[in-house]
Amino acid sequence: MERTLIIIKPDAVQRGLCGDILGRFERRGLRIIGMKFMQISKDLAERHYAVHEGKPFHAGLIEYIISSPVAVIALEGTDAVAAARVTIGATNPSAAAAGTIRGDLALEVGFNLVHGSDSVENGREEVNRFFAAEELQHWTRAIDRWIFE
Ligand code: DAT
Ligand code: MG
Repeated sequence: MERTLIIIKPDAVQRGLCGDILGRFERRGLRIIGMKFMQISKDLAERHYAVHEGKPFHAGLIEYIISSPVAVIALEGTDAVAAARVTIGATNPSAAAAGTIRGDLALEVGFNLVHGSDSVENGREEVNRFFAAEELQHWTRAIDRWIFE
């Protein structure tokens, strides 16, 4: 079963969109295995966005992600990484399809509301970066047999 890390970013928290965003992943069928409300440290932000080091938007991206508390959620499910990315929509919200989180609720790339892991390997790594083993629940839902084939 794949894992993906979702971050409900500072702008989404400030705008009161946590419930709407989390609800979309829940309704999609993904299973929550970890969830917390936290302030990301500069060090953790640098590690999370290390792949973007050297890019012109890197400094602003770090400042943004540490600027306010975030909700961090670990999800599990069939093709969880790709499914979550489709639910999130394109990186630049002005180009994101209607029906996606970014396409419905955002306009600017610097305020695009949500992070989702971009590969199966990164999903596993990012969940482990943000959650200690004891913070993750190994459980099944009664409804799982109607969602997972
Ligand atoms: P995504 O968040 O869709 O995975 P990404 O990993 O390429 O996108 O980039 C991480 C974040 O960095 C993205 O959510 C917003 C910001 N970003 C990406 N490209 C940008 C750009 N060209 N200008 C400004 N910010 C950008
Ligand atoms: Mg990314």
